Amino acid sequence: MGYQLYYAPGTESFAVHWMLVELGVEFTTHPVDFAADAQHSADYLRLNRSGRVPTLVVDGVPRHESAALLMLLAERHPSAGLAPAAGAPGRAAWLESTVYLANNLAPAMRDWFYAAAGNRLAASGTLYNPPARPAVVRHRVRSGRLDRLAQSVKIISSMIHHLLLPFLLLASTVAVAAQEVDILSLFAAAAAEHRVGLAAKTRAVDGRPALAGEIIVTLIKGEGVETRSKPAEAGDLVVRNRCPESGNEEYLVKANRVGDRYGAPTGAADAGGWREYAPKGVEMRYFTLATTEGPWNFTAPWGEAMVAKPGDAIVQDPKNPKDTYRIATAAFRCTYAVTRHPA
Ligand SMILES: N[C@@H](CCC(=O)N[C@@H](CS)C(=O)NCC(=O)O)C(=O)O
Repeated sequence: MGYQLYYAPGTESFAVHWMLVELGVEFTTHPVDFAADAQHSADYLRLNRSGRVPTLVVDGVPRHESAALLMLLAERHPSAGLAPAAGAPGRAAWLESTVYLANNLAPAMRDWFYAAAGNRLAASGTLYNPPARPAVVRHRVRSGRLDRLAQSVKIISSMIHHLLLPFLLLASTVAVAAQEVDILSLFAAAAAEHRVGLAAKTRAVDGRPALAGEIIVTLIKGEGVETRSKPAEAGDLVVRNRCPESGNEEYLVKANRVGDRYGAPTGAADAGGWREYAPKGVEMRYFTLATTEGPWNFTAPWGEAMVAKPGDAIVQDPKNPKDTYRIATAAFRCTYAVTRHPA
């Protein structure tokens, strides 16, 4: 069963909404109509006694608190690499900044926003989230002393509330998570620890000639964008894995690599110009990242920015060790066959 998100536009629920989209997981949305005070209806209060959004139904149980929901989602979908694993470097900073944003920045922004909204809504007889506004803010709104300031900050505060806060909350899960590593020294360290084995890509793929200048975005199911290629040149091949579990992702193979890796097509072109290619099964050295390793940013040898996440395979061409890059967990499982396990 997918997640169910109860949300209202332009509120904290946006951060959770965005993360569900980012994760590529199944979910349904249920708008809560603030204009009709639906957040205080008996039905909604059964889901969330505080009468606020977001509420996320997880395995049939309604859960609350946007920061907790972001952390919960990051932990339930570790392959997305949105949180450093328990014990991993960066974990403490991730917890600290997420809780800081939830405890300090979010309430301050809410008060600021509601003070502005309060002026508008008090005039119409609707008090917006009165218990959430501290006495000092209520007093200022009532006495009108904040009126001018509130009006002047109204637009900017609502922009911050609508856009910046969800962005910061989600960004903290992403940005703190990734540190820059040198993929070659990472591989050398794994080899020194006897963690390197051999594997060959065996599963047939689909390929079509790349159009000059086209950019191929590699999208991994449950993870989002893995890489964006440089503009393709004549002779490059767009390759599509046959792996529904990783989203039948597409990537660009440079013309000078096509011959070693795939050779000539083995099937006729379909309506979209795709033809079957059988990988040549070139043996690659590989090791697998442990659950406490990553996510790490690195630059692939062909210049694309990549993220190595816990559970991923890092593969290296023994004949050209500079050719070291990351294969997402599901894609490695689906497309590679291990020919020698690490010693
Ligand atoms: N700490 C909660 C705060 C949620 C919250 O205050 N949500 C506001 C929208 S940003 C709300 O639902 N207000 C309902 C109301 O004011 O009646 C969280 O992060 O989920």
